[in-house]
Amino acid sequence: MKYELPKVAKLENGRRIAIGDIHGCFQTFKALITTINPTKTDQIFILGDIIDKGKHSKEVVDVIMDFQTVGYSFYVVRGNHEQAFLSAYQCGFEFFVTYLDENQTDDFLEDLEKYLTFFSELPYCLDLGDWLVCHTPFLINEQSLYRGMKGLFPKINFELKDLPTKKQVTGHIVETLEVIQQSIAQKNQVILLDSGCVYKENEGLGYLSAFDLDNYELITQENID
Ligand SMILES: [Mn+2]
Repeated sequence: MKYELPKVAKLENGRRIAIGDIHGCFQTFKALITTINPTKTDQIFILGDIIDKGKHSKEVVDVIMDFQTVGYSFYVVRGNHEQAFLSAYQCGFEFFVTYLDENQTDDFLEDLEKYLTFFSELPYCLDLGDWLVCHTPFLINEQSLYRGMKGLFPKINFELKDLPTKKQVTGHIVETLEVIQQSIAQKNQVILLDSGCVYKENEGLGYLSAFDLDNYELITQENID
């Protein structure tokens, strides 16, 4: 069965802002949201991999759910880490508990059904008309149209006939701020937005990035977790 990309229309007078891989960096995410200062007509597109690696995955999910509950348009697309969480659950409860323990995410067990529902309902990709919002690119060179997303989600049969005309904003592939700024300045068709927030030990990384899809503004927050 073909996977039809959910379509999201722009809200009148609202901004459309994408945010790269958060990976449990809760304080950093909160600080970035404070800077963005979203209103209810803004749309925030979170590019997946919100959990694991950092220490506060559950808090990140909780604050996103809180914003959604009170009527903010916060969208999250599925990353490989959310997919892995769901896949680990399918492997049996004992395996799952060990998996969570290894990822320091066993606090999800306290209200597991809620989080399983949240992760299992995450879309693979959103179609904003002009932009595709996904965790990793649908590559558009060579014969590799589907390679990135198809590699992460091989079971999903994406319906993408308009793809070559659309811009893409994605995470997953870590780049320095310098490279990201350059790709934005050049208005590349694919904007990679994962500036390696959780890798603050690495030179040039350790930033959480947000990108305004309409005015091409980049907003960055240094890792404070
Ligand atoms: Mn990823």
